[in-house]
Amino acid sequence: MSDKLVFGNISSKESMNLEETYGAHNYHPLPVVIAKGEGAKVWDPEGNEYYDFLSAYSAVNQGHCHPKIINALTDQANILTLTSRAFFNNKLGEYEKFITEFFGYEMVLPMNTGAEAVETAIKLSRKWGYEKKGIEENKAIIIFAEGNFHGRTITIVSASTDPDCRKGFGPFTPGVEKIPYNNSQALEDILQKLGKNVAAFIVEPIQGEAGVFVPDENYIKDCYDICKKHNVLFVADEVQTGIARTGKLLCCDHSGIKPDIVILGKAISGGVLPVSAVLSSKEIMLTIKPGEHGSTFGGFPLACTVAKAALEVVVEENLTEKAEKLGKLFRDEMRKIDSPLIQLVRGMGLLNALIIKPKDGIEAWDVCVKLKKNGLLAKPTHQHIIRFAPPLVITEEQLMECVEIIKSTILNLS
Ligand code: IF1
Repeated sequence: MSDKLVFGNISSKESMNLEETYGAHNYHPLPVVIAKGEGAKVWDPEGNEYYDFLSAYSAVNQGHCHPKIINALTDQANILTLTSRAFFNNKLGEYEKFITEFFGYEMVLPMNTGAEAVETAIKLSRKWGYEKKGIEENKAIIIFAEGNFHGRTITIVSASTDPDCRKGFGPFTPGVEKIPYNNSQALEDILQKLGKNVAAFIVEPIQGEAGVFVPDENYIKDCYDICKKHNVLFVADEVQTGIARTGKLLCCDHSGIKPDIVILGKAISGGVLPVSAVLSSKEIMLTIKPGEHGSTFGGFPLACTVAKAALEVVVEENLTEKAEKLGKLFRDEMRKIDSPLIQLVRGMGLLNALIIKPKDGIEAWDVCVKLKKNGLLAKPTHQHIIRFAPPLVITEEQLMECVEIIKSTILNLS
C-alpha cells in the first residue's frame, strides 16, 4: 500500500483525524475512508480498491455514481433546484404520477429522510384514526415490533426497544405500544384488548438493524389480515427492504399483500440525494389538509428528477431479478464455507447476513477489519452479525470474486 494520494488532497489518516476532532462522536466507523465510488466499488484516497457490501445501508442499490442518475442530477441542477411548496414546480407532479404508478398506489407524500417519512406515516395514521376510524381525540395508539429500527427522532426512538437508541433521550412520546416481532398472535392479542384505539401497526418486513432478521413465511400476511379484521392500518417500513433489494420491488410483494401505507427512502434516489416517500390511498392521504404537514425540501424539483431516473434504472437494469438470482447464489456459496465461525447464513435477495459464532475472541468486527484488508467493506451489527448488501448492479463475476474474498478471510481466521 502506497501513501501517495490518488483521489482528493486529504489522506485517510488526516480525514479520520479531522472527523474525530471536529465531528460529533455519534458514530464508530470502520477505519476506512472512501474518496470515490463507481458501481459496486469504492476507493480510498490512496487509491486502494474495495467492494462495497453495505451500499450505504441499501441506499446505493443502483451502484455508486450511476451515470444516468448523475446526468439527471447535473442537468436539473443547472435549471432549478428548490422552490418550496409555497409554489408549484414543473417536476413534482410528473414525479408523483410516476412514483404512484410505479408502486401501484393512488397518492404520495414526498419527504427527505427515512425518519421523516416514518414520522409522516405516524401522523397520517393518527389523522386517519381520528377522522375515519372515529378514535377519540388524543387516544390513538400505534403498534410497533420489538427490535425495530425506524430512525432517530424522539417519537421513533419512543417506539424503539434498543437501549442505545433511547437512553438519555426521554421523556418519550405516548400512544406507542410494542409487541414481539415475528409473532402474529401477539398482534391479535393486543388488538383484541386495545383495537378500537389502534390506528396502525408499523413494521419492517425484514428487520435490518436486528441483523437481517427474516420473519416466518406467513408472518406479514397474517399481520395484514389481523389488521384488516380490526380496522387497523397495516404500514410497512420499506426504507431498507424496498426498491428491489430483497428480490421483489417491495419486500411485502413476497407475502402477496399491499400495505395501506408504504414508507420508502434510501434507494429512491440511488443514494444521490435524501429522498423519501409515503405512499397510500386517496382515502387515507387526504385526511391531511393544506398546512398540516410538510417540509421545505420535500418534493423539491432536483429530488424529483433524480428519483425518477433512479427508479427507471431499477427497471432498465432488471435489478429486482438480479437481486433475487444473485442473492440465492450468494447464500448458497456462503453455506458451502466450512468454518466453525459461521453459525448461520440468512437473508432475502441481496440483503443477507452471516451470523458469527465468536471463537477465540474473534467477533464480527474483527472479521470486518480483515475483510477490509482483503478489499471488501461490510459492517457488523451487534457483536456477532455481518450484513452483506452490495449494490444490486454488481455482476455475477464480481459477486463470485467477493465470495472468494469472504471465503478466504473466514478460513484464514478460523
Ligand atoms: C444510521 C440500521 C440500517 C431504516 C428503516 C427508517 C430508517 C432506517 C427500516 C431511517 C435507517 C439506517 C440509518 C443508519 C443506520 C441504518 C440501519 F443499522 F440502523 F438499522 F440501514 F440497517 N426505516 N436505517 O433502516 O432512515 O432517517 O436514516 O434516512 O446511521 O442511523 P434515515
